[in-house]
Amino acid sequence: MGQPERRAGEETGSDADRLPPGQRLQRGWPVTHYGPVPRFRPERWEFRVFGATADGDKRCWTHEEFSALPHETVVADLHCVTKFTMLGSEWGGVTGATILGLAPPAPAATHVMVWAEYGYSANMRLADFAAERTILATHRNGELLTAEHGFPLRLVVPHLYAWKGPKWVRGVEYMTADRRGFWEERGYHNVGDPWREQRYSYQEREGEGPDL
Ligand SMILES: Nc1nc2c(c(=O)[nH]1)N[C@H]1C(S)=C(S)[C@@H](COP(=O)(O)O)O[C@H]1N2
Ligand SMILES: [Mo]
Repeated sequence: MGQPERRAGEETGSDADRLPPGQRLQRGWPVTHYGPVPRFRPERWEFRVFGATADGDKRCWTHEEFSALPHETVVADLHCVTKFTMLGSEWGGVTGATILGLAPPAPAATHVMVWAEYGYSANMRLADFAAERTILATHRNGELLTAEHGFPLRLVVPHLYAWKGPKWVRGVEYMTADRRGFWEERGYHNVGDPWREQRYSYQEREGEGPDL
């Protein structure tokens, strides 16, 4: 029998196999973010898709409307660039693919910026947002997210470092060129693949990010 091939972010195998290089296992769920925890005001909350949409229009969902979108679950690990990894959470919510289906991007769109409260943002390739297990999560392990973990909505992109998953998400901007988000402007890698240990922007190679 041949040696099984290990693919980035694969959710099978032993715990050690699921740990990207330089990461250590974390039991429990630490809280990690920059700045204060925003207060959720349901009547003012909306989720917006804007930028390079197929029809040029913005799309907007109230909290009630967003809550009625198709709910799915994915099992995925969380890899923080500060080196802790939390394995095997079940995230529930609306997949990136669902959003892309409901609000299609223009053919020229190549990247997205995911926007959160207080202007936090994270950029990624459109393909990262469209990936099978990318999910705008409302729940973890069947329970509603708590405020400090991103309630009412956070992004989980299992195959990228967790800073690429904004908590308190409010919208997605479709972009026809790459642009750096909050941490990507502040020394973190533009792509952020934990399996390639793409932690810092000085590691970026030609084509991996816009000029700094
Ligand atoms: N809005 C916002 N989202 C954020 C962050 C942040 O500073 N602000 N930090 C990111 C980082 S670096 C990590 S590791 C995860 C941590 O998620 P947790 O606090 O639920 O463990 O949230 C990410 N999402
Ligand atoms: Mo992080």
